[in-house]
Amino acid sequence: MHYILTKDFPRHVGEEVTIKGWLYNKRSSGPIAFLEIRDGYRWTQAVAAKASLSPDVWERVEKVTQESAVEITGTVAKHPKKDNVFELQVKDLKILQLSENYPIALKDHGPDFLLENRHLWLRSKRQWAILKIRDAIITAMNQYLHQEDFIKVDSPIFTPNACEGTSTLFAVPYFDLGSAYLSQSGQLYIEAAIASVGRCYDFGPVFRAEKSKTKRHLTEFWMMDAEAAFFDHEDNIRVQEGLVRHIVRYCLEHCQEEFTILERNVESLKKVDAPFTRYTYEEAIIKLNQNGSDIKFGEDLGNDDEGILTKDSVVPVFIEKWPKSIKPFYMKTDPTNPERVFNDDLIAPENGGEIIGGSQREESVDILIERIKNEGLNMADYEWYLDTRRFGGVPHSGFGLGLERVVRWISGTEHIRECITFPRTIGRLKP
Ligand code: AMO
Repeated sequence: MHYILTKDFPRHVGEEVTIKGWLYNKRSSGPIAFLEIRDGYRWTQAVAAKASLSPDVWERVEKVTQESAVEITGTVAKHPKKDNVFELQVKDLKILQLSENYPIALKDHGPDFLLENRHLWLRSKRQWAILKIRDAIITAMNQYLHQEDFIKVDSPIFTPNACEGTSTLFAVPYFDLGSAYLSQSGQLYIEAAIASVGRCYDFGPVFRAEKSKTKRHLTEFWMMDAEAAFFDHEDNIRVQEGLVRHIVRYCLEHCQEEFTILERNVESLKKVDAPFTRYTYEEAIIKLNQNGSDIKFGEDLGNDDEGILTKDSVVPVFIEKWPKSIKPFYMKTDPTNPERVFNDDLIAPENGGEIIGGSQREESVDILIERIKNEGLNMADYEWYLDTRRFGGVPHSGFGLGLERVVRWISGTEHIRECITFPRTIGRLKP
């Protein structure tokens, strides 16, 4: 390798090395220029002194502009004043590509301008930090699930039927077969796979034609669905809590620099590694009514309601056992109360909103048939799904985690559109 990554500077102090990256910022004071270089791993200061450079190198130092691609050779040195900070004393600078009129200045721009320039906005420190946290969450998720004996299987994106209700389906023409629908969740498919591999999960983009213009809704987002044979509602809750606690621990351990850039209060994140709060839906409604919400039994929680329920909690809050009438057909009916299902929503503190939805699944073919009919779904589309109950159906449970919701909460980002590389919302399809 003829260049090194700046994160490896501590191993190269005193050595002459070459780095490649982009000029993030430049400050000059007479015969000295401070070049802030981003190589994808760190932001590193390269110090160029006119006196120790040949005239043509100094000319390039003066000429190089924001976001030009550069190759710099120099000596790695410890920062004279700051611990654990390293810089490069420049000997040579090559401009690989000279950038002209880069549109994003290092000052505040409005969100619309930044979203139009999302392909460039990704280079900012803030977006870098969010992307890194997103990656850490994915790594932690894969780690924990394998530790708990889940294996990754994948589910299709073109589907013939709805998983999460018909009102948010995106239809696409599909050759001679009519319409296909973009998957809203791979859940039904991984329910089939558990009879092969026991415990499994998928992770991929899902699509919802949601009319909601909120800071928590995307039309394309990444979902991890997990499913386990022989898991009941309690097992399901245990794995969800274990997963979220593991993700938070992992991020605290690996994303210190990212949290600093984002000015995220990590003290509150540290408190998450403790038993989560649990309310039944019924308890939640009582608590909400006592705290000024006019929500009625049988209604879904709004953003404000979620805020009230998590206001005094440092840990995420499970709301479990919801009314059957407002939940999808596949959730298991509570045998002690046929109006209720064995499900849960997990609400993150600090205004994080719902990050997970899960349930024990209905095993009874008869109940499923009745519920599919009641929801007005086309029975023929679900025959394959009913087979999973007809042939060796067992108690089983699972859940779906919305990646960007978790990124939003852990990174402390206000709007979900910054939590995915290229956001898709009702009003945005570009770039
Ligand atoms: P649910 O519909 O609750 O459950 O979705 C699971 C999780 O996905 C996230 N989410 C979203 N994130 C961003 N934008 C959206 N528009 C959006 N909608 C949902 C949330 C939510 O908790 N099949 C079930 C899961 C299961 O039971 O296995 C399902 O899809 O974080």
